[in-house]
Amino acid sequence: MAVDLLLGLQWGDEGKGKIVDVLTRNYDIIARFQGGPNAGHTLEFDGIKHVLHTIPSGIFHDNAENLVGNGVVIDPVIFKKELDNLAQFNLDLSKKLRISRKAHLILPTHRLLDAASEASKGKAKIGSTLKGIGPTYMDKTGRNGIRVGDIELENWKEKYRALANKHEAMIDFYGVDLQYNLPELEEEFFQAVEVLKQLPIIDSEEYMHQAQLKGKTILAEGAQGSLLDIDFGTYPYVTSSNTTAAGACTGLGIAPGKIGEVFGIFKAYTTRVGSGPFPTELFDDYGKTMAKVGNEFGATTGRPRRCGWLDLVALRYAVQVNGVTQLMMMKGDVLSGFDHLKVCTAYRYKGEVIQHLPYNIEAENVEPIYTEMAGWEEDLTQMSSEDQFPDALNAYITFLEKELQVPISIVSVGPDRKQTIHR
Ligand code: 2SA
Ligand code: MG
Repeated sequence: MAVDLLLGLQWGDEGKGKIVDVLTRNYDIIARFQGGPNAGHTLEFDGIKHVLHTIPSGIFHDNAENLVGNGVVIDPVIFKKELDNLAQFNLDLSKKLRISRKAHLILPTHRLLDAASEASKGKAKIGSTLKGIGPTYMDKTGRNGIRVGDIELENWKEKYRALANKHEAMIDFYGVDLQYNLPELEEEFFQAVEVLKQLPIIDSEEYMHQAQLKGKTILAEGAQGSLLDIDFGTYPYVTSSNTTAAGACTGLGIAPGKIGEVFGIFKAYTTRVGSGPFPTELFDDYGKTMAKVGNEFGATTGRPRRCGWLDLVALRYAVQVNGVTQLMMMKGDVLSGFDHLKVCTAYRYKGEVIQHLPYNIEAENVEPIYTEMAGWEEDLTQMSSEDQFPDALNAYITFLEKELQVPISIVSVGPDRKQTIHR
């Protein structure tokens, strides 16, 4: 059985949590393959809003098993809080949740290092969620990390101590004023590690292999978005993992030839949280309306998100890098009432008109070229089928499909599971 992928195609917050939740009924296993508690996947149903950070979005479905794969970085403290929030739903986590032995742990000092690194950068800061993601992946690739499998070993605290001591010296090296009480943070951390130990810790690549042999259906759930990919994103204003399709292979142990559908999620406009270039960013009332109507605040940090028109140059690039087979357009309802819409179809770059994403997309290098389109007045949130769509929305969808050469199979018209229109 092929493994399907679900990926964000912009700078994150495209609405992946909602779509995984809608799609999970078709899958036996939902697996996270990269990122960590920097992610905030929002699910809304039965009038309640749930935000998940590390736990896959299939957790609320009766029959789905959820895997936190080897490519993920886990903060036991945040993980424990997520589990505490789930306690009220009486889910049988021993059956529904599995954790890879090879996933790396975020230590309290990783979070401190993240804060020290950002503070030392001043205005050039990345705009990190400060969850310790960068320093943890640095230790992973530097071959110094601590993995979930280590906590099952007798002497793991010695390894912990050595690494934490090194981190403390590194924090000093940054020379920024950072107040912290490490023994207190460690007490919380070690308690949370004990909770983590009680969950099913597994050799996840073997589990994935067996699941495929048994013909189980598997959906790999991405976090953040393609433009935050460590290789293909707007470096250095990116996260520290591969958020694109290839990341699912390394983050779960799936062979490239076993990838099936690649679902690409995008918002009908663009948002970005954190620093970094954003060619179609709006600073006017249109942008403010998107932020307000779309409730554009970070699900993990609460930070306001920057908003702008849809950027097809960037989106086309993401479709190509990921090999997207189906598109899903989110938050079209937010654009109701705009007197016109704009879509960026090319950039003016060094005096030329280009349609691919160049090395530098800072404002001084790139000027977006827009196609203007008609807006629509109608409220989409109560619509239940495509026949009810206003003509201008249909024209918008058709235009995007033509530009991107991939069908848009789902149009979401609101946060609830029910507000999902299949085409
Ligand atoms: P990090 O935390 O070191 O990986 O941050 C590096 C950059 O990646 C961005 N980033 C994100 N962008 C959008 N959504 C993310 N998740 C949360 C959410 C964010 C939040 O779902 O809303 O609540 O603020 C996410 N995680 C990382 C980040 O802004 C940096 O630009
Ligand atoms: Mg999010």
